[in-house]
Formats: sequence, structure tokens, C-alpha cells
Amino acid sequence: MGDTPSAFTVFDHAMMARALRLAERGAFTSRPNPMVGCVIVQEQEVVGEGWHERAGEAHAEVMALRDAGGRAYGATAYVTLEPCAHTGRTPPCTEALIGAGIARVVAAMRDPFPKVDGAGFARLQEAGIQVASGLMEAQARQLNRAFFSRVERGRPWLRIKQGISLDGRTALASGESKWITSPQSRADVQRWRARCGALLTGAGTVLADDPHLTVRLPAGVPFTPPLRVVLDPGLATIARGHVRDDAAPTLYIHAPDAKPSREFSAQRIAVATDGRNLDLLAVLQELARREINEVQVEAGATLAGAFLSAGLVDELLFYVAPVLLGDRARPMFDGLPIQAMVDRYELEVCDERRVGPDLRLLLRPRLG
Ligand code: AOF
Ligand code: ZN
Repeated sequence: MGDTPSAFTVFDHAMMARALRLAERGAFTSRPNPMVGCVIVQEQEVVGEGWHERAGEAHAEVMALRDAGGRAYGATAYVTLEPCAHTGRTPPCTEALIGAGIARVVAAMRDPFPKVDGAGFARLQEAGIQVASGLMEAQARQLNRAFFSRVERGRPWLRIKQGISLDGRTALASGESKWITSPQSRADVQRWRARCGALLTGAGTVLADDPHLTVRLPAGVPFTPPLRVVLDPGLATIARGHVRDDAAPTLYIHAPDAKPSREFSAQRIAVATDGRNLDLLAVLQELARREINEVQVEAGATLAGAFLSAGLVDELLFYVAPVLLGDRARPMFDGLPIQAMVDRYELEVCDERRVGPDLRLLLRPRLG
């Protein structure tokens, strides 16, 4: 695997780009597994394609091998992630590739999942297959940033989503917030929700806005409903709101000493507090233990500000409506510890586009 990216040809790049696009088809369904795509090529002709659709079902390589049939013999397989060498929910892809007579495997990157982590490449090489890795690695990392976050950092990738006015307000002083952004923006949010293992909010938002925190996509688009997570230190909302309906499971996270006023069937779990507030890192670690890769926070200024202050935010998604709500309206983040310019929170714009009449911005914290 000594290949440097420059050792790959233009054709190799085109095939990996194709595999990455295939992988993305699993965006709403593959979790907790990563999105993976595979293209099988025989003498510069694509003979098989596949992607990982659902955990428990065939991996990308197996789908592509099935598609290629006998034409996989002597072919090159382009895969967006190191083929697995372990028996998990399904048998190892390495054995399927070896069995089909694949001659060369080109991967975008190593799979950091502890049961794979180089063992897939080693097994293929041992079987005499030519192996190269590192082709379009940056794109492959970006694609599965949430899965890698869970595996490498032990916590999910965290995105805060907010619908705001041009002057950065999320609601009027009365709490009224329906609606600041356009229907087009609210429909666009559904796709970001569908990628997530969990949608997280706070007790205050459940009481004030009564969100459903479900995914509404056009009929026929398959997705796995994300877990709804309510941070409710005192279990004040456990009997309330749309989050109690059976459209998706809901998990309440509360302080160790909280007692519900009566017995509820809702799933709940205690995490430590710093005396008053839940330990947000402990919350995320708990979600990672439950195999949640990606979390979208849709909450008020208190919780959003607390995640930001704790340095736990990976991404911010803003829908900016061309309206002004004035300085009595509610701000986006409470409690940021900013005294001087040097304390300012620096962000980088990763993507910007128009959604209907609104502007959509995707930002990431500037590190260092
Ligand atoms: C691959 N190809 O398409 C995917 C891989 O429990 P399993 O059998 O579903 O295996 C899950 C692990 O396999 C997952 O955590 C990740 O490391 C890897 N995913 N590997 O060779 C694929 N989706
Ligand atoms: Zn596999």
C-alpha cells in the first residue's frame, strides 16, 4: 500500500468517484455502518457496482460481486473503504473478493473500526491480491466523518441546526418562532435529519415548541427513523409532547437523582451532572455506545450555547431567512464565554447556497 495518490491514474480517480457516489445512496439507511460503494472493472469496463444499503445486509463489495458475476475474475475492485476481514453481521468481504478471483483492490482508505483496521488489506495481500489505498481519501473521510467520529473519538459527529433571521434571532421574545424560515428550508432539513442516528433537543424546546423530531421525506424515499433524544435533567417533560408518539423511539437523558413522578415506559438513562447541568460529553459518549454516529441538535439558545462552549460542535447548519426580528428577539447562543476579540468563536464556511428565499450555510469551527 505504498502507493501515493499520484500513482493513481485519471481512470482510477473516475472509478473511485463513481464508487463514492454509489456509497452516498446509503446515506439514510446504512447506519450504524458506514456508507460504502464498490465498482468492479475489467479492462476499463465497469462490470459490477454495489453499495451498502442497510446494516445486516450485504456489504458494498458483495453487492458489486453479485452484479459482476463471473466477470469479476481477474478484475479490479474500487472500494471507498478497506474491505472488512471480520465476521460481523455478515461474512468478511475479503473472502468474497478472494473467492471471486479479484486481482487488484483499490481502496480510498483504511477502516479504523478495530475489528478491521488494516486486517482487511493484510488478508488480501496474503492471498496474492494487489492492494493500493489512499485514492480520494479526503473525500472518503468526509463522506463517513460521522462513522469515523464514533469509532475514533468515541462520540458522534455533532451538528447544530438553526433556522434564524438575518439578524441572528431564533424566536420572538414571546417564544413564537413558527415560522422564520421557508417551507423549502424546512423540507431541506428533513434530509439532514435522515442522515442522523439521533435528533437531540432539550426539555425547554419540548415545552415551548413541542417538536415532532421525525423525518418527513417524499413517499418512497427509504430511511431509518432516528432516535429522538431529550435532555431533561429533572424528567419534567417525560409525559409530554409529540416526542412521546410512536413515530420513532425517544430516549430521555436525566440527572442521576431525577425521579419521574410516576412510572413511564419511556427509555431513559442517567448521566452525571456538574451539579446543575448534564455532562454533555458523557451524553455524547453514551450515544456513541448506542452506535449513534451522527447527532443533529435542534434546541434553544441554552443547550446550543452549552454544546458550543463545551467544544463539542463539529458542524453548524443555518437557514438564514431574509427577515429581521429585532433586538428583543431571542439570540442563537446563550452563555458563550467571550470577553475579548481573542475569545471569539471562529468558523469556516464549508458550503453556502440558496434554499427557496433563504440562505443555507454549513460551517465548521476553525481549529487552532
Ligand atoms: C466493508 N464493506 O460495505 C461496509 C463495511 O456487522 P457488519 O457485518 O455489518 O460489519 C460492520 C463493519 O464493517 C462496520 O463497522 C465497518 O467497519 C465495516 N463496514 N465494510 O467491507 C462495507 N459497510
Ligand atoms: Zn465487508
